[in-house]
Amino acid sequence: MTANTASPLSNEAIVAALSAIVGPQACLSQAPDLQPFVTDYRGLYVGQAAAVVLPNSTEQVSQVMAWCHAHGVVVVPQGGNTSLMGGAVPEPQGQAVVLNLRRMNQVLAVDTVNDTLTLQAGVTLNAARKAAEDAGRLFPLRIGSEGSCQIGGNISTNAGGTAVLRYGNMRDLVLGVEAVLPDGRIYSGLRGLRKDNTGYDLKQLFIGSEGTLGIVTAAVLKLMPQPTASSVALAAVASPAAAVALLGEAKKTAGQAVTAFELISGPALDLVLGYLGKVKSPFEARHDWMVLIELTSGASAEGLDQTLMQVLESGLESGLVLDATLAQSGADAQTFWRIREEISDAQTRTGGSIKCDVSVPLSRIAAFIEEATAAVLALEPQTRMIVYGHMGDGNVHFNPLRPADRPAKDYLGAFYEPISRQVDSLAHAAGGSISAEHGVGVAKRDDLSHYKSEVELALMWQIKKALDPQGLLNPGKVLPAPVAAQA
Ligand code: S2G
Ligand code: ZN
Repeated sequence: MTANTASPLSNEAIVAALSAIVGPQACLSQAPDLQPFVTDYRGLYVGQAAAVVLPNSTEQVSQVMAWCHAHGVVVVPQGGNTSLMGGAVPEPQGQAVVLNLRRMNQVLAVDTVNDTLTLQAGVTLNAARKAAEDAGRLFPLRIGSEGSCQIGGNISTNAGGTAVLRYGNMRDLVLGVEAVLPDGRIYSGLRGLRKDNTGYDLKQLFIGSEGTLGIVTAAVLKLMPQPTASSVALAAVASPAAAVALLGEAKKTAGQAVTAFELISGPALDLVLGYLGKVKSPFEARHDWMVLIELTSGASAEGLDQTLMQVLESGLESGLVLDATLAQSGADAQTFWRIREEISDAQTRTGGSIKCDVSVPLSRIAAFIEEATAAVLALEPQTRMIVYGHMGDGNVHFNPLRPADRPAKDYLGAFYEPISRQVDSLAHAAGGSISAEHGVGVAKRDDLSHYKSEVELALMWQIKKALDPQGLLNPGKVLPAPVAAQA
C-alpha cells in the first residue's frame, strides 16, 4: 500500500479548499513559512508540503481530514515538532498537508476530585505540568523538551523521560483520548474513568502510533499527588553493574519514593560540563560512571535526605559508591538536574551523535553497555561514549559522539549504519528494544523489519489498512514497507 501522494489537484487548489475551512491566516503556503514545519528538530529530515494548516478546533481538524481523504491528499499531524526520529515532517516529495495543532492549546478542565486533567493536544507539556501544579497536583511526565513538545505529540509517541521509574510512560498516564480518524470521523473517548471494560481499549490505538492511525486532538490525563519533598544526589559508581546494584539498594530502602535513577558516563559528564561552561564537576576526582538519584514523597524533606544518605552510606561501605554529593538546597538539586538534562543539547552543539535510544532488561544492561562499547570502539576507536539516561527503567541513551576529525556527513552518514546496527543488534540480543521512548518515525522504520516478527508486522499493517486504507495519514513513518505477501 503506498501513500496516495499524486493527488490530481494543484497546490493552489489544496490551499484554497483548506483556507476555506481554517481561514486564510491559518493556512500557510509560501516556502519560507513552510520551512520550520517541514524540517525536523535535528535538521536531518526535510520534507515537501503543499500547505501547513493550523486548525483551532477538533471540528476544523475533522473537516480538513475529511476533505483530504476525499481528495487523496496526504496529511502529516504535527505538535511541537520535537521528534528525534523524523516522525512529524512530510516525506521529501509530494503534496502533503502538515496539520499543526499548536493553536489547540486550551486546558479544558482540572478536576481535583477525580484527579484528571482534560486538555487539547496543542498544550505544551510545560503548560500541562503548570496547570496541575496550580491545582496542587502533579502531572509527572518529565522530558527535556517540555517547553516546546505538546501533549498530543507526547501521547502519539508514548513519551517516557526521567520519571518513568515511578509513574510510567504516557501510556500509563492517559485515561481518555479524542482523535480524528483518517476519514475525518471523530473518535470521542474523553472519559476519565480508571476502570472501563466495555470492549477494545480503543484509545491505545492512538497512543504510540505516531499519528499514523489518527490525529489526537484532546486527552484526559491522570493527576498524581504533588510531592511536598524531594532529595537529589549524584553518586560516582564503580561501573554500570554497580549502578544496577545501587538501584536495588535504593528500592529496598526507599521503595516507591525512588522517582529517578539516571546513569551518566564520564565522557557524558565531560561533554556537558564543557558545554555548560560555568558549572563545576560535582566530584574532586574524575569518574567513569555516576548516577543521579531522586527520591520524592509527601513526607518531610529531612526524612528523605536521611533515607537517601542511608542508601549512599551503605553504597560507600560496600564499594558500590566511590563518592557522593547530596543536594543541600533547591539550587543544588537544580544544578544536578541541569547537568543531566543538558547532555542532549551538548551533543548537538558539539557536532552530533548517533542516537541509540535502547532499553534492555535491567539484569542485562551492564553487560550490554560493555559489549556495545567494545563494538563501537572497534568500528570507530576515537568515539567518545556518551552513555546516559533512564537506567532505572532499563532505557539507556547510547549515543556515540562524532569524533572531531570526522565530517558530519561521514559520521552521521557512513558510520551511522554500522554503529547503529551493531548497538541495536546487541540490545535485541539482550532481550531489549531498539527504540525505548523516542519512537520509530523514519529513522528506525526500516530497522523494524529486522526486529519485529512477521506476525507483528502483519498485524500492524492490518490495523493500519483498517483505519487508513488509502495510506494518507503520516505515510512513511513507523511501518517498514510490507512484504509483498502481506500487501
Ligand atoms: C534524554 C533526549 C534526547 C537525546 O535526555 O533523556 O531522551 O537522546 C533524551 O538526546
Ligand atoms: Zn530520554
